[in-house]
Amino acid sequence: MIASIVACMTFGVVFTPQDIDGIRVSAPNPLTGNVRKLFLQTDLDADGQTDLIVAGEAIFQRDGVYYPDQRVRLPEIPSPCWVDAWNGTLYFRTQDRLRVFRWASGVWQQLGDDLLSGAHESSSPCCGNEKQPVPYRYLYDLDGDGAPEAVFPGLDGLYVYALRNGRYAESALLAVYPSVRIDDTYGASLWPAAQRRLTPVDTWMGCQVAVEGLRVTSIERLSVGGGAVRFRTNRYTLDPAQGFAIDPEKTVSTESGLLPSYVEPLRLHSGDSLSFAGTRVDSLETSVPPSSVLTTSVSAYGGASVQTVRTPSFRVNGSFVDVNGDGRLDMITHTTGLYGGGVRETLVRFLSQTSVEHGISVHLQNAEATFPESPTFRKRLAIDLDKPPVYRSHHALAYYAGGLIDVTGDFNKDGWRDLVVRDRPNRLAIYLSAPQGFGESASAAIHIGPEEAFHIVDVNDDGLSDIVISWSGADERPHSRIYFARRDRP
Ligand SMILES: [Ca+2]
Ligand SMILES: [Ca+2]
Ligand SMILES: [Ca+2]
Ligand SMILES: [Ca+2]
Repeated sequence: MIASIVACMTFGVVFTPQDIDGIRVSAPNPLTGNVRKLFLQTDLDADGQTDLIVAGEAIFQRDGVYYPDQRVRLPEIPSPCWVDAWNGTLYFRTQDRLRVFRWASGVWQQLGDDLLSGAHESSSPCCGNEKQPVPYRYLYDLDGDGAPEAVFPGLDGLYVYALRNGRYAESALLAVYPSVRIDDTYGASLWPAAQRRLTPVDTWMGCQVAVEGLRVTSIERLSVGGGAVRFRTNRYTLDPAQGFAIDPEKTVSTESGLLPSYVEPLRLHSGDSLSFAGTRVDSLETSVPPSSVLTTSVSAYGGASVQTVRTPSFRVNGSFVDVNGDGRLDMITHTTGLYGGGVRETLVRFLSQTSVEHGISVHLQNAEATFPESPTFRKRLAIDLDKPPVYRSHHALAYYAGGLIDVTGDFNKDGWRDLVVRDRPNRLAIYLSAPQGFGESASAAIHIGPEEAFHIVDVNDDGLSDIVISWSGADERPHSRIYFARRDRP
């Protein structure tokens, strides 16, 4: 505990901006706040510095910087194509082939070109209109021998291709999907007789699949009516001696208890089989001006009991984040000052006040996988909405959409997640965190244009989160500026 305090007091943070087009990320996961990288990181030239693969190009890092003249085109591969990276080697999956390339002596050298039998049955490379290889993760080292296997979702299961005698070949088809069900969403009319008609019967299936080493988990959501759901989980174990086929003796199926319909499966800590968590926003339409209540719910131990916190707020991305870096996700709740007080006070605030008080509460998860009822620590912020709420400014709308606050980054790599707040339309304020909570005052501030968006991701893979600011240029192409974090002694 003391070591953490010292670390946080010793290291501040500074940010160095660099324009790197092509750095794109997905929208944040509402539950965890995490974004998915839509680019790849690998050390192509084995100089110990992480290089980047963006659409169509590789960007080499030199002395900690990604210079524009250190970009090279990727090998010419017919599109559509998915590219993934493994230990400095690039793998290009087209409709029916897997091609492997390495950067050597300043040129791309082809190491392999294998036909993927049966691959036409697996899903086609996405984004068919993309002319460039699309960065996408499909390589997994299932048996941990250092050589990756390629895993693609198909119509009837996961297709596994493994290296055999130096070539990639079909190894297993994993039937891990639940069976299809008849879609009864559109019932047919029996009466009056004139409206009777034959309707085509649709079938559907939906599930989440996770691949972790030799373990594959599929989770199916079952609606049981009355706003409740159940989750059925199947855990499969792959047998490397049988070409990664499923070992039927080791399959384990479980079903959760009844849960609120807004929860999703989530791993609360490393030893956790599966927990469930979610948020729901209830708008109080009758109140003047309108307000809402945020319900944050979590259920550990396979959905046995549900713990719920209600606060006056809207949804903010990242309700479950490991704030203190102990491997257990912590619960974050929000309270907006927009709704407090009586009707008259609220109305005056709504019509004339440009600043709003926003509260963030962190409930650290304890060893029993529950959360203290009172927050472990809180942080109060003043957010400048630009204009009174009644005008619904661009910045105010971003506030209601939960887009001004992010607690997923660790900018000084001390294990504690730090807070980023867009507290003015043109400013990001960064508060470092420590056992006593988020810092009293901002450790750094970054300029952001009114039409620009920000996301938190570690772009150069050095363990310190970076800030990606993205915008559409006059040419309507996406552009990005990265603020690389670096530890600094204050
Ligand atoms: Ca490199
Ligand atoms: Ca934690
Ligand atoms: Ca930190
Ligand atoms: Ca970084």
